Amino acid sequence: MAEYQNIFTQVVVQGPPETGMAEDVDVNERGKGVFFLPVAGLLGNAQIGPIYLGPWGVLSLMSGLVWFFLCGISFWVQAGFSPGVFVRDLFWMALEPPAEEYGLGFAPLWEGGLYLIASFFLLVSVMTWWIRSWVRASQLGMGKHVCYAFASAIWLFLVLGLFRPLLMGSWAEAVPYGIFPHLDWTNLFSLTYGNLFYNPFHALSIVFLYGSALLFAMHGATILAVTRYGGDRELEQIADRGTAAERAGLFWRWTMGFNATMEGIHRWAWWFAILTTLTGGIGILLTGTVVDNWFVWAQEHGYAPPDG
Ligand code: 07D
Ligand code: 07D
Repeated sequence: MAEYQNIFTQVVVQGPPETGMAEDVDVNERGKGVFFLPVAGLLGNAQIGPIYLGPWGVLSLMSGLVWFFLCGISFWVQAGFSPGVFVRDLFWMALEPPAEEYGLGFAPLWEGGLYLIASFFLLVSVMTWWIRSWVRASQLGMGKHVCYAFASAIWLFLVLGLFRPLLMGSWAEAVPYGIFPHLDWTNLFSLTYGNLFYNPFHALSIVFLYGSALLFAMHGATILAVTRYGGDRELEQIADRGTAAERAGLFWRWTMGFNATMEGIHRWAWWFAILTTLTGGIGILLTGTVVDNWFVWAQEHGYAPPDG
């Protein structure tokens, strides 16, 4: 029976709601709502909640919603208050930053001012969510690995919307809020600065992005392949021979000569993910500030053919 347990056949176990260990966490501060969702049990834990909000969580959600609704209000005005047009054009509408001539100053509400106000709330929302991840980890006596990983994503986010516009002296450099418009911005950014493919930091970012997908596939597949030996339960892996972990390690050493350890594979994953946005942020920060045309830069540095 246990042999055939996988994500499609998993037995959903349901006991009384589990609120976790008490330790230094004030259980009273936790939300009350707990419910069970059998469908969630197929993918993970069937128990939903209680979620721990706390002051940082409330602040983050509130300011995130303000940003979201300011975008929505702008779209609603652009749709001429027509629900049909709103739904039809939703993915194409954008809340745009102010024009170049406003520099780093404020702009009239409907000429970028609203964008600046919304951005302030998005900034508060993302930063307070980061603080929340720190405080929650701290209260549970955990390391801060999630916080540092999230900080790397926030680095790219800040480069795109804050640091680079500051260095360039204009909010017009920031990314518009819209589904397809932010892709148009990305495309235009590459074209404006002479093809981002010749930015070596963009290349590094891609290496780590693709690498993250590859590592995730290898790790996920390896652990699934040894769940029949208890690989997903991580007991007895240290002292015993022939365990799931040993087989998993051997598989890769036999296949490609090197194997990560049970701990090390998570360091690989962590570094690859972090380096994606870390190198990416460097690449974007350099663009337009230090390097105006990546293709010309690449030709000068022997990265692109001189007569290409
Ligand atoms: C699966 C976790 C869940 C998160 C999701 C995103 C919003 C936005 C919009 C109110 C993996 C939630 C989205 C809250 C609501 C408004 C106006 C994470 C998962 C589901 N992008 N991008 C998307 C953002 C940039 C690029 C999708 C954000 C850069 C390309 C989604 C940022 C550049 C493609 C989205 C950001 C860039 C996308 C799916 C911020 C260069 C796609 C994202 C704050 C890096 C893909 C139509 C996803 C797509 C896509 C959100 C920044 C390029 C809308 C919030 C400026 C080429 N981006 N993006 O699943 O389908 O992420 O676009 O920096 O092809 Mg983007
Ligand atoms: C955006 C980190 C910030 C996000 C945060 C999340 C919320 C929502 C709500 C959950 C994604 C905030 C979340 C507010 C919460 C809910 C409900 C991470 C972000 C904090 N590129 N490109 C990259 C490729 C081209 C361009 C990176 C490939 C063209 C620009 C990545 C190709 C042109 C930028 C990458 C390709 C171009 C990038 C992004 C191929 C366009 C960037 C990594 C095969 C025509 C960004 C240095 C990432 C960057 C970036 C991949 C092509 C433009 C590796 C595979 C040549 C302008 N590109 N790209 O993790 O860092 O993003 O560049 O063609 O800014 Mg590119």
